[in-house]
Amino acid sequence: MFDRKIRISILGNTGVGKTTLIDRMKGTDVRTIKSKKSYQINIEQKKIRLQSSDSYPWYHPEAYRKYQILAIDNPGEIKYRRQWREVLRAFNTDGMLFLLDPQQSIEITRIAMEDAYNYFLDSLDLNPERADEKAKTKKYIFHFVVNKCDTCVSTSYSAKDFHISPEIKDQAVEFLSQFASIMDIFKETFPRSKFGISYISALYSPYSEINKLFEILKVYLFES
Ligand SMILES: Nc1nc2c(ncn2[C@@H]2O[C@H](COP(=O)(O)OP(=O)(O)O)[C@@H](O)[C@H]2O)c(=O)[nH]1
Ligand SMILES: [Mg+2]
Repeated sequence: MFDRKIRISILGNTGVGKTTLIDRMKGTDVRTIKSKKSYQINIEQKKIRLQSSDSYPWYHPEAYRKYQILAIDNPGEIKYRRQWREVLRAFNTDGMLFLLDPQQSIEITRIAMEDAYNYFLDSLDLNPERADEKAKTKKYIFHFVVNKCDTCVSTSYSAKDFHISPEIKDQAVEFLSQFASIMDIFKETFPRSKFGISYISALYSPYSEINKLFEILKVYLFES
């Protein structure tokens, strides 16, 4: 009865780790999963208890609250990417997690980002002027996630206790800085929406880092 819903679209080029991130959310052991290309829209649901619940006293509803996560895993292949528009239109999502992979080229990443921008606008209205009008009042979450941070540094590390060191972070920030101008366009077009950035490794980050993503969405949606 206390439960709340968080509905997100997971977008990004093929191979950035969308499915892996969802598997982490579901608590599946990702190492046992063979990478399969997803051409289909895949909807995953899971009720999770956020770790921040532990910090609330027994009389606070947040101590018992669960979050029903609806994660829509979209195909990233260029050929199937037009489906993004249909998904964004058909599902009334609260926001998108846009994943980026520092191993992929700047150009490919930029095109995927522009596609997310354009298809999201299309999902509001196919008429560009009307879409721009609707964008002005749209309250949405655009959260950019630099994934595969474990690949950021060439120095060896132990995957088992992977965490984002300042060195890794610098490299990930630098990668993301290539897209600052397109992120500015997002912000100008959607002045009422919320924007955020996270750095993770969907494969190796401890679950607390994955949990943090949902904590951020929760705060955006319910506490601000
Ligand atoms: N090194 C590394 N590899 C990852 C990470 N996340 C995903 N991968 C790998 O990247 C490949 C593509 O991942 P997948 O989730 O299928 O990408 P999708 O196409 O966006 O769904 C798989 O081989 C994953 O094991 C990560 O954080 N670090
Ligand atoms: Mg996939």
